[in-house]
Amino acid sequence: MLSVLVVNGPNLNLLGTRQPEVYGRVTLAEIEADLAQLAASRGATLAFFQSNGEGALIDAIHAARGKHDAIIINAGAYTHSSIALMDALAAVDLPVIEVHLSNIHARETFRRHSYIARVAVGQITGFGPFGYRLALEAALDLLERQTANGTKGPTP
Ligand code: CA2
Repeated sequence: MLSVLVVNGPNLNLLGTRQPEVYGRVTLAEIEADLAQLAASRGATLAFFQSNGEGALIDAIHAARGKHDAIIINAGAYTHSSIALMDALAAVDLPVIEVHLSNIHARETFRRHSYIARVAVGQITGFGPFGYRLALEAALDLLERQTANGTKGPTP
């Protein structure tokens, strides 16, 4: 069974509770429950990880190797600053899908650059919580194509 790790970075644990005008009213727990349902309907399994710490995020990414088949990540503000997270994602050698709730290209200039984008298959930005669903569809589609053409099998 395909397994995807969904990683959320700093402050995303506050989703739905503060600044609803910027980040909406949906909580991270609701996003995760919705994703888990979608994954089940596609015959896949998910694991979730959120941390406000760069080191904890890096450790979770390292631990994904051999355990998960792809990583969906909203690295929060570390997106724009963390070469260490980028290196960790590159090191595990799994397909990475980058997600952002807001459109990072339509906000302050410092949000336009993403270190994650360099190691990601693609970026989904600006669609709110629905972006996570799009990311999961993209990840599963990619993994199913890899399995079908024999380039990679799912993690046993
Ligand atoms: O749009 C996104 O998903 C971001 O990754 C969100 C980050 C921001 O630094 C990135 O530039 C874009 C911030 C997450 C903060 O989340 C909060 C949620 C509720 C209340 C306060 C912050």
